[in-house]
Amino acid sequence: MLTLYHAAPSRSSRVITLIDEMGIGDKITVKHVNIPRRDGTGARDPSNPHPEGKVPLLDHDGTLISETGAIMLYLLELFPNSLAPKPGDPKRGEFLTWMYWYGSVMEPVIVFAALEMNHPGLASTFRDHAAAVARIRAALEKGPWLMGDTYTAADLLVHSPYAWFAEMLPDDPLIKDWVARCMARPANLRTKALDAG
Ligand SMILES: N[C@@H](CCC(=O)N[C@@H](CS)C(=O)NCC(=O)O)C(=O)O
Repeated sequence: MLTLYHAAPSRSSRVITLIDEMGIGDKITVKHVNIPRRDGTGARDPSNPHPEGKVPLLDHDGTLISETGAIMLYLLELFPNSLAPKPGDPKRGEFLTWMYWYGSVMEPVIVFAALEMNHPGLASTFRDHAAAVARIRAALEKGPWLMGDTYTAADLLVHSPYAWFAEMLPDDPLIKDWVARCMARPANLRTKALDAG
């Protein structure tokens, strides 16, 4: 049995959108849990088995899978779908690069930029938001999606911080149009409506 622990809206909303995009809503039970919010509302939910009390968390027959990128890859392996190239396809290497780059580089640098944190050690380890934007831009110049003609889970994941923090969205029509196209996808709109209750 597959159970997704979700708090609406949050980083787990991206997994809800992926499940919708993949058409596997009938295979996963969504359990709504509470999380502490930055405005002081909410609290850690004792019914959430995530080791840090966070979301998303996927429970597959008692095995816990955390980290949004890992959960997405896991679901895409269980239910192969056009949202990810198949193992053996060289394009899968490019796909895995985006999925890992998001968690290892993109999310840290966008948080550092939002908090106005600068340190040579951060730059040498992660580069910075401008370098991340340049990398996204270079992919979109070939576009229209990060991996070319096809929308993939990489677009879903990598565009997501710009959907939450519009103030971080670069003033660049190529990137703005891509974010708008990702946000306008019916599955994303359905998640937004569900999250709004
Ligand atoms: N790197 C994790 C981050 C998960 C995360 O920080 N989730 C937030 C929701 S947006 C959370 O659960 N926060 C609750 C808390 O900090 O206790 C992922 O991408 O899954």
